[in-house]
Formats: sequence, C-alpha cells, structure tokens
Amino acid sequence: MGKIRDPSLADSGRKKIEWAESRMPVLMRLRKSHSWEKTLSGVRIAGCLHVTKETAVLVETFKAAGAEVSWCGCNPLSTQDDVAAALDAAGVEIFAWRGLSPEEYYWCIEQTLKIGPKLTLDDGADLIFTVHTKHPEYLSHIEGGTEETTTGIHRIRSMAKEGKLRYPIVAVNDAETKSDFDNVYGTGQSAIDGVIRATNVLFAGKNVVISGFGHCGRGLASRARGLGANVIVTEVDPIKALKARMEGFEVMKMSEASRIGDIFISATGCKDVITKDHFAVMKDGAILANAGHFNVEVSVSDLENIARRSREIRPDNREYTLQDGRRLYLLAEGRLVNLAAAEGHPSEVMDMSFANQFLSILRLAKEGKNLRPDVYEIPRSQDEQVARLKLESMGISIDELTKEQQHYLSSWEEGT
Ligand code: 3DD
Repeated sequence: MGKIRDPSLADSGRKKIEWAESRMPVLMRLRKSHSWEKTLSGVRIAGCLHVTKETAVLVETFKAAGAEVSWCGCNPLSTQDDVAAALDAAGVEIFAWRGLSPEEYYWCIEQTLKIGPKLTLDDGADLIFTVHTKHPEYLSHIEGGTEETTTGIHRIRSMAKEGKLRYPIVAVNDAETKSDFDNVYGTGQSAIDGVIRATNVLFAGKNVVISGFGHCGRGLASRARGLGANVIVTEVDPIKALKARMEGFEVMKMSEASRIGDIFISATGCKDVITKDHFAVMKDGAILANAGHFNVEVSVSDLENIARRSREIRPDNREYTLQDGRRLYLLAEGRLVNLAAAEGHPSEVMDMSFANQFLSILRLAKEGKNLRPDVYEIPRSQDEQVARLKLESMGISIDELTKEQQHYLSSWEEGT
C-alpha cells in the first residue's frame, strides 16, 4: 500500500493520464507491442521521477509489459496529487504527494525501494544515491538502472570515477531524442509556462536573463525571444557564450545583467548562480526562477538573510522585501519552476524521453547483469528508432540513401 495525499482525486488524475496517452503515440505503440509479449514479466522496477501525467503513462506501460512497479517523486513540489491518486487506484505502489518535507522525501524513496528492485529508474540520482549510501542491502539484487537528467548523470559519472558505482546505469538524458528535444523544447516552453502561471507577467519588452546556454538555456532563450523579450545570456563556458552571441542574444556577466534584468531564469546545473551581490543591485519587482534540477541556482538562503520580510503573494510566488524597500519575487521556492509551478514538459516531448526510458529498461532487463558498473550511452540505433517512430506518428516520411550513396559515404576512392 502506497502513501498519497487524497484518493478522491483519482478520477481527475485518470482524465489527465488519458489526455497524455493521446499525445504520446511512440510510448503507446511500445506499450501495445510489449504488453502482448509481457516482455518485462516479473521484473521489479523502483522509480524516482516526477509524478506527472506523462510519468503515469510510462509507469502504466511498464505494468502493461508485466513489470511490478513502485514509485516516488524526485522533487518535493512536482507531484501532481490527482495523478498520484489515479496510479494508486490502479494498484501502483506509489509514495508521493506535493509539498514533501526533506524527511518525507527520503522516506518515500525508502518505501519505494522495499519492492526489492531488479532495476531502478532515476531523475537526479537521489534514489541511486540512497541505495549506495543508506541501503546497500538492495545492491545484490539490482542489475541496472537509468538516469533521466543532466544533473543526475553528472553525479553518477562522479561516483563511477571514484569507483563507488555498484551497478550499470544507462544515461537516458544523453540520447539525442531526449536532450535535443525534452531539454530544448520541453524546458523552453514549460519553464516559461511556470513563470507565467506564477506571475502572469508580460514577457514582451522585458529584459529576460537566462543563465546557462546548454540545451535547456538554448530552448529558454529562443522561446523568451519568441514572446518578444530582450534576452540576455550569462555563461561561464566561452564556447556556449559565443554560440549565444552568434544566435543574436546579448551576453554579459551576471554582475551586469542583475542590474537590468526583469525576469531571471537559471538553467546551469550549477549552484550559487544568482546570489546576494546580484540581489543587491536588482530592480524593484525583479522575478527569480530556476529551471535546473536542484534548488541551488538561486540562493534562497541569501535572499532570506537580506530580506526585511517575505510573504506568499500568489501561489508559487514569494515576495521578499529588502531593507531599502525593493521587492524581489522568488518562484516555486527556487525549485524546478516548470514542474513546481506548472505541469512540466508537454506530453509530446516526454513521449520520446520515456520511449528511451522504456527501451533502456528493456535492454537492462536482458543484459544488465552482464554489464560492469559504469555509465552507458544509448545506442545510436535506439535513438534512430525513437526518431523514426515519432516521425511516423507525425505522418512524416523521409528520404533513404541509395546503394551508391551508401558506398560513396563509406568509401575514399571518389574525389575531385
Ligand atoms: N520533466 C520535465 N517535464 C516532465 C514531465 N512532464 N513528466 C516527467 C518528467 C518531466 C523532467 C525530465 O524532463 C528530465 O528530463 C529532466 O529533468 O531533465
């Protein structure tokens, strides 16, 4: 038996899940072919990933393929309580509700692990971290795991480098059909969706400061520009900074951007990106949001230390009044604004991320026990399979290489 907030929300959650199913054709196609064969029959999966309507489609695809599944969220604020209720009503062991304390968050992970998983699925590596540090008793049965996000893969690669990783992990985030779509178009739209839901602010004519020009930052900058904002990018990586400049975005140090910015969205994967020195020179009314996995990019402790008082002025929007009367607005407690203040990425883009999750879990169910503990990339063939299925679902056909072209591309004889 799991633990959720309110079982009476199940009907609302079930409608959201059906909505997501109608916009996730690739994953639903995989469900159809694997539920017949029960490919994952008897495989126990413990998952730690935002409990959204899209995640519910993935969870129920695992179950349709015969797997036993237990689940928790990977962020204290991102669980959609009605979706959790619908999964609970459908018999999934789920431990998740919105507004978890740190203690409750790790309690949910520990309950999820009680299934005694053969495979784990993570987004940010908190479950993998918990198994390796607090519950090594599960390690002897775990044959592999997947990791959904950039930050989680950084953590796991560090573990592997130190020889601490005890089972093989597939880096789902690094699939092109995940990071070039989910991170770019998903974050680009859903983080701005979160900012708008928490503020209803007009983007047109505003100075929007995007910190980080990786996949997520690129998507954010492009979508903010599309809304009519003047986009400023801050970076520490000279190549990413140059790319931003060549894309036509202003590039400057945060010390300069903090003086002119109206809306700040951080997507670096690093910590202390926006801190007290920046708050000190910000305009009255500046809006602060984070699109990175953990709530460390906007320094909430700095904000609390320099503020005279704070109040929740709107849901997911806290107003901090500084000593000199200026007001700064922190969204979603500095946590992932797309999932805490909105619904996360749209179903269409999670369709590909979760198709990669499903196919990676299938691969680990078969081969995990033969792989050494390390981080494994998605095979190119899988990436292309997901892209082809997506194109097919969009009614798009593409050209194919002729035999002569294939020969030309793999030969050296033909020159000028
Ligand atoms: N993430 C964003 N939107 C999501 C959604 N609708 N459901 C589940 C998870 C969702 C986070 C993931 O995209 C993950 O790839 C990340 O954090 O990078």
